[in-house]
Amino acid sequence: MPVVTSSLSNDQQNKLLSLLGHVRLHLLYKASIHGYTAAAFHSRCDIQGPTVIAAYNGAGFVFGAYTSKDYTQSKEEVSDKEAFLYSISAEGNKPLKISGITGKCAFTDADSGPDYGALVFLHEDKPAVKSNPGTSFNFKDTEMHGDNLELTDFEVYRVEDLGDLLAKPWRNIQWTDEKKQQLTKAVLNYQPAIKTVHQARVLLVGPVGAGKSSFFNSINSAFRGNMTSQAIAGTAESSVTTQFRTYTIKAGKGGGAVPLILCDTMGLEENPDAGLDIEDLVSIYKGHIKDRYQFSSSGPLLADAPGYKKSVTLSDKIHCVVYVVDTCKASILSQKMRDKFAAIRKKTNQLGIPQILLMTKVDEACPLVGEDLKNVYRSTYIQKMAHKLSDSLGIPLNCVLPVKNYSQELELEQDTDTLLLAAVEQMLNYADNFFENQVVEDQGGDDKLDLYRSNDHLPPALTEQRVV
Ligand SMILES: Nc1nc2c(ncn2[C@@H]2O[C@H](COP(=O)(O)OP(=O)(O)OP(=O)(O)O)[C@@H](O)[C@H]2O)c(=O)[nH]1
Ligand SMILES: [Mg+2]
Repeated sequence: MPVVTSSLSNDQQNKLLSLLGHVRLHLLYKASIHGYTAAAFHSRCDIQGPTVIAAYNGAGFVFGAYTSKDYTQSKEEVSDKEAFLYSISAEGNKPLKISGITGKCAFTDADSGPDYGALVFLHEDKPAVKSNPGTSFNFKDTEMHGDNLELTDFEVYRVEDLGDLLAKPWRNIQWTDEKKQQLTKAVLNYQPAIKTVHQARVLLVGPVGAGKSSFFNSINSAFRGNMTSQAIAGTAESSVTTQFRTYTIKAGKGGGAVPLILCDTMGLEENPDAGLDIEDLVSIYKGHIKDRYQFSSSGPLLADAPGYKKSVTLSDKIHCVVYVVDTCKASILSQKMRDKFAAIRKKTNQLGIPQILLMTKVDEACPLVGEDLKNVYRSTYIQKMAHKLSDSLGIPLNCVLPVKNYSQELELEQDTDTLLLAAVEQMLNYADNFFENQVVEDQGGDDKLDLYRSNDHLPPALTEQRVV
């Protein structure tokens, strides 16, 4: 299936948005790709909440209908005071917006193409519109579509309300240079709770294109002091990253290693046989997979294969798992992907590895955050997506961290660094939780005392014992 992209020009999109308010458009259906049939339209657009149609004709018009109601094929007439028809002409004038005739229904919720009375789209399952001004909506044919009823394309977008800014942020973070320096220092001075381990090993797992490799590049850049792109990042249908990579990070050019190893994996895919394999993931958790292992589509790495690292220590294991999810796709995470996450979470819980959910691309998801990253905890949209992801993936809200990765910038930004470093600090705290659990489980008696760097991590009874 070809990549489905919007045919709206920037100017047309801005004009459409000016009619809709503070919203984001998500393309659900494009007839030139999915078919000019009512069935194709309903399979993608039913029960999607508020939607807007964009019909294109050879006269250069983009026109359509907005409704705040669902399409459900109920065969009922649907009233919707918020519904309107609109037209954006090629001449570049102000867009035309037509509200419904008082007392008339907005559309008939039939199993045909969308039927707004005055405009019936996909008429008779063809790239065509039937125009009947005066039925529910009134307009001049010449102004609506230039009397050209043949469609060159037909799209439907879900209209996602971005809400406003909260008066009070739902999480507090100081956006000062002092805070950034404090976080940098905290990360650089971090020492794993266990003496034999020198770096926390954090694994990035998530769907294709979520921003896993970009997160490593961003953290690497923040510590190096300039933009880096060591891990290949980009957009493709299947994962750009095909190897397991373990990255160490240097504090400045020629500087010492940061006590953190970020591990990058191939992306997850919906299909059970595609993308990162759960058995490979478990081998990674346990430290059996070496850096640069090339993931194979023919199956997981077996224990007797040459690349399998048999002898492992606590340093080789994964100490914290970070699920990386694109915030723009949070509302359309499919059931198959949620099931995949549930299976992964089950395995991760069994191994007692702490987990964090990283919401990337907050700058793309909410324009208010795109304008100013300091709005990240004030955007109602980001807050809504954080709750949604927390609920659908079963991760407590306090483990959900929104971030913006570097993607197009050439220079580092203080706010971007601060948010990224705050996420890393949290990852290190969680890795320590793993160490505490491991020792208590793995070791017995006095052996525990020698494993800790300090007695901060010991249960009270043992602390007393050591002091004596
Ligand atoms: N605007 C914006 N773009 C981002 C962000 N994070 C990643 N991107 C872009 O998203 C695309 C995919 O990012 P990658 O880091 O390659 O994603 P990945 O999860 O490693 O993908 P695979 O290796 O294919 O599984 C790239 O074009 C990045 O530039 C972000 O926070 N904001
Ligand atoms: Mg990648």
